Amino acid sequence: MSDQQGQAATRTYPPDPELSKSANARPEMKEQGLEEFWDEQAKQRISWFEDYDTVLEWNQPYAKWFVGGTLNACYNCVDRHVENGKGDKVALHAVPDDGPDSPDAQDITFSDLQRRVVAFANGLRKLGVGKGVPVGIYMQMIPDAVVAMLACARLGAPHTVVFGGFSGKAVAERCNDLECTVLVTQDEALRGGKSFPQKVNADEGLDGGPTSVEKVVVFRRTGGDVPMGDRDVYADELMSDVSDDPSECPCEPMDAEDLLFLLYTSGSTGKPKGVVHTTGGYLTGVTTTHNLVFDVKEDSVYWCAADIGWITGHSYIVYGPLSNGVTSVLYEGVPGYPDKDVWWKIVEKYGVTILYTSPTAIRSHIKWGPEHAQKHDLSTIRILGSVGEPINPEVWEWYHEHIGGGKAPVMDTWWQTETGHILITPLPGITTLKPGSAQQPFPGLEFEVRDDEGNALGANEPGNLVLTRPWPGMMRGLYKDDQRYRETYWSKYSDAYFAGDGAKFDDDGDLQLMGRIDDVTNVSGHRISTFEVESALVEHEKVAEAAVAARRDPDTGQAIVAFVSLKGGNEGDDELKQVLREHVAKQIGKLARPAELIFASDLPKTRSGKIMRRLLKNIAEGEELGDTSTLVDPTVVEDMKKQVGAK
Ligand code: 6R9
Repeated sequence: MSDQQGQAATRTYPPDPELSKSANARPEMKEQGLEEFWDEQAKQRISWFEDYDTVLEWNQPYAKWFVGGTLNACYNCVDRHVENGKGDKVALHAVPDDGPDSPDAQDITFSDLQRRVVAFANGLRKLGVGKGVPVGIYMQMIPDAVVAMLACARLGAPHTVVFGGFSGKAVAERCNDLECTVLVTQDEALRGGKSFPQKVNADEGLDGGPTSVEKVVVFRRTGGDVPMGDRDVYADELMSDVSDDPSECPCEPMDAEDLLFLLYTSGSTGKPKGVVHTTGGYLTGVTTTHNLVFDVKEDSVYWCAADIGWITGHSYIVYGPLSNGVTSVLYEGVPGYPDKDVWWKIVEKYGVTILYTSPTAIRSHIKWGPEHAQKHDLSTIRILGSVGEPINPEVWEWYHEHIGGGKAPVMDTWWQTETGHILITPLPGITTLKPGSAQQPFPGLEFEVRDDEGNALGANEPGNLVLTRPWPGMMRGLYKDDQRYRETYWSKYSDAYFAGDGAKFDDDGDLQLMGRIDDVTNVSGHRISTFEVESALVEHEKVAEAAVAARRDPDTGQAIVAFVSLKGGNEGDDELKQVLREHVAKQIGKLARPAELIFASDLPKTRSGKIMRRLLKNIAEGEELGDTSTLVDPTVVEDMKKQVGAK
């Protein structure tokens, strides 16, 4: 928790009266009861094959929503729009890595999407994929990744998407855990002009030990020459003899509580947690929040600049916007390539009306200066969104002014992989905005800030954020680990969901989020557990012990600092630093590569043998150390401090 976080600005922004008149969200929604609100939303927004008979069965810590109902997520995202005469509407403006002027840019209509999904679903069926057969997806931001997810949903096959920048080892671990027999990937990926060996990485992971994966389906992105073995098949070859007629591959009716997907996320200890999401509640939650928070209209052009490998991509690139039948931008690239104004070129070219991104991305744009945005007409933008980490008030103000033309309201949305959809957010046309604060619970919800003993805290008293009611998109547990689910989220307080975030109310009852309170770091809005990085480091033959802390970083929010002691009391040098940083990148992914690595003769330990993490954090931040008298050897920290100072 940093001092900068949790500081809201004093200036506030009342809603524009024009927007209030036409906004999808209505103030009365806040007055509705939990079940009444969600019942109304589920009936209005979702096409059910069979109606549900019970809105909610709450048996803490497990919820069942829309019990007895059947539906299909792909039908809601694709087929129903085609049936409703919107087949020619663009679903995805797919912008490749080299930007919107690239000859590879594609405008994919809902009908095109339907044909592509049906063809791929039929291809997957040839490999034995069907209802309940899990599929791994290891791809980057290309339309085929969306196609693959929807094809799985169409068949009732749960997917697990592994972030495309993760290592092959991470892919294999996740696929094996869920017992996927099929993995879908792409030959190579393009990001910021560089190619990334997706298929080769996947192979490395799968060949690293026994695996459940029997077939690897490879979409061609670059057409590069990649090794293909007995296990492998190109997606186009798999689909060469299949039908793309939707009647030849109907959407499988799924029970509201059937598994839609699993997404692995970092926990504070142990292996990644397989967060379970089911169909009816999740789809209702993402469709409703997407519609109300971003005030989606029939002619909206929406762009969420996240990655499909994270929950934000699942909920607000794929399922929410497509279920709402909105036109979206799908961008393969990174901010700043091929030019620093590429984002704003995209906004101008497609007339983007809603932009949803992270504080980290906004901070990059701030660093490059507002002149890149000023070169383009951004006047179409009506609503802005932020997600992934606390947004500093200055960053909020810059976003509002330079991207939103001083008009577009910024929705600071708080939620988690586990929550499935947005839970804390202002609402356009209703909330008076306060930069630096996510402010209010979404209709139907309630939260509290509590101290460690369980007492509810009042204004300006920082504590733990808890949620006291269930919501439709909440996780249905951790895959095959009921005990860990209960311990992580439901044991700190007997009657509430413990989110793992610090928070406080201000004098107006608005909520400010203050960052994680566990050992999960947040680098560029991505959760990385210190434990995972430590485990990767100690796997290296030269490392005796490792501990990881986070420090504030002006660009990435937080940055990882690793403290390492070497075997045999050896001293490290710059070369080994690089080797170890790369080792972590290879084991987990580049995001987890420590920004700084510090060698130490020993790690600072208490006499009971516990690493003093508070101290490491102080050292990483360059702060005063306070009391070090409980350490076995206080000199080790002096040594570390010098190295931080020397950077
Ligand atoms: C959606 C997503 C969840 C963690 C969460 C919190 C942080 C997300 C935030 C925010 C402050 C916001 N977080 N949104 N903190 N303000 N608007 O990011 O999911 O990857 O699971 O991360 O991200 O710490 O607990 P996930």
